[in-house]
Amino acid sequence: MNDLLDHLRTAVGDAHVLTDGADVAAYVVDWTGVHAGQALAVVRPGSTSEVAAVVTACRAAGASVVPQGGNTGLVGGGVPDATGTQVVLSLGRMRTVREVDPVAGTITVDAGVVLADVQDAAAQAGRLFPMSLGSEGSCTIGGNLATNAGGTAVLRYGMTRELVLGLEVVLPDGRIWDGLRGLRKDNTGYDLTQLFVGSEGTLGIITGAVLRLFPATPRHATAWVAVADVAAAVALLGLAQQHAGAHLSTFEIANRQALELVLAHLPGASDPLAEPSDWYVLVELAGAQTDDGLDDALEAILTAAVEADLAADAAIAGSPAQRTALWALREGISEAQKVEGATLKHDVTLPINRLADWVAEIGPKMAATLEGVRPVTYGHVGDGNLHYNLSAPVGGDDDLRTAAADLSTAIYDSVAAGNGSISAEHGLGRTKAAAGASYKSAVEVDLMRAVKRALDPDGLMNPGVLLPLVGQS
Ligand code: FAD
Ligand code: 2HG
Ligand code: ZN
Repeated sequence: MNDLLDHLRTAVGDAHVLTDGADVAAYVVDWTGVHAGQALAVVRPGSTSEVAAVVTACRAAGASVVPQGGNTGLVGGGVPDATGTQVVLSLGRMRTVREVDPVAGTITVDAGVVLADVQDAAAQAGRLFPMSLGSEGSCTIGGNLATNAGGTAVLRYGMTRELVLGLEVVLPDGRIWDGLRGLRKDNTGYDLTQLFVGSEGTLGIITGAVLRLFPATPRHATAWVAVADVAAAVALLGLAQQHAGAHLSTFEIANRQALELVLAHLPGASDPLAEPSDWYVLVELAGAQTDDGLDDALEAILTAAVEADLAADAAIAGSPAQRTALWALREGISEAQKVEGATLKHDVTLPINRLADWVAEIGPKMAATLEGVRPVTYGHVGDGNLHYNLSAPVGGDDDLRTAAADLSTAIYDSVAAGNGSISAEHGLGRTKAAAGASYKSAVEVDLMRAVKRALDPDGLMNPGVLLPLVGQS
């Protein structure tokens, strides 16, 4: 392995091959703290050709490669296993915005560019890059593409795969595929770009991307609405679609438990409504400078909601600062739940018309499995996607860990029975690789393994992530 380290140093320079414990520490533990591995080295190439040289050296030595962007993933896919034999390939030095073309509506970036920097570059050109995640200050475009990230703008603009036109990828054999085309129309065979989206670092390393830009939406109308239950939230979604049409950009849900954690742990957070409610919806309309009707449309939605007995109360943002404060209540939930203690995450989707019944049915099952367990339920209800995250009973972190397998199995079984998905937007990573395969048909798993073998016959790209290792499913 010393030979490999020498080759890596030759490829990227001594300063960019990290082996010292303190230097590698931040790269081997994930955001949740649940996945903590060890790395032979962390390598930080500065260009696509350096990435190719690193992959070639690793392949020659039979070392597996774990690509890493901002390390904000929630399923342990970007950190190494416990063997200490894997090389973490960080894209953290590849942060160049290569080109912005406002007329074509494209931006071309290195994979290591942080999502917020892509949003800023688009804004400077008078355009919008709509993807929005709570982690946008740290996560990278490469990670977003590799996980097919979702977020709070999917309702209007779609998942990451709908925002990408072309990719540049270093393949497992070290060759570079230059698919950096910004064409809206290109029917010339298999869609290789889409093959790499959502592949979680198992088919190659994304080094560059051409992304879609949209007209800017500088005007917003935003409200935090108290609703009785998930059924009322879904009915409110129908009203919002009817009144706001294409201007509806966000429709997020949170239960009272989620809000209480934010109020307890987020400095400066305050409840915008006088009375507590079991559930809340954050609704936002967004439009161009010339769209004057957003406030009226929001007002019409809320009036209709009160008349239909769907909403008890609402706080409307009257200034950009108030809008930011309402968004902080939603975006602060992950962090607040982490501060609270042990958490068991479930990122599920169901057909929207089944969500309310599912939530009503699963709660009692959770309580029967672990007394006092606290569902912190929130997410992108407009997309049918809930984060059904469980916090431990007060003082019972170990009890949650002991009951984790039973709780997750009950959730996944009921999601599968309802034609849903056990990973809506975070991917499978290490956490859910085995579960992902177990809820798919043998044909589907076979096809996925065939794709993996075709591109990565030696199985060196992020093994054990997305698909379980053979013999471990
Ligand atoms: P990493 O965590 O570094 O890696 C994630 C996966 O992608 C790993 O499998 C890794 O190997 C692979 N990978 C990374 N870069 C590359 C590359 N260049 N080429 C090939 N493979 C690569 N996710 C959502 O979908 N929606 C949300 O709303 C959302 N909100 C979040 C809020 C918080 C507070 C946090 C902590 C996370 C949130 N996430 C969300 C999860 C996470 O931010 C996303 O999955 C994001 O896309 C990961 O990007 P990253 O650069 O941090 O990737
Ligand atoms: C969100 O929607 C993210 O806030 C994070 O997807 C969810 O932390 C989580 O489980
Ligand atoms: Zn989410």
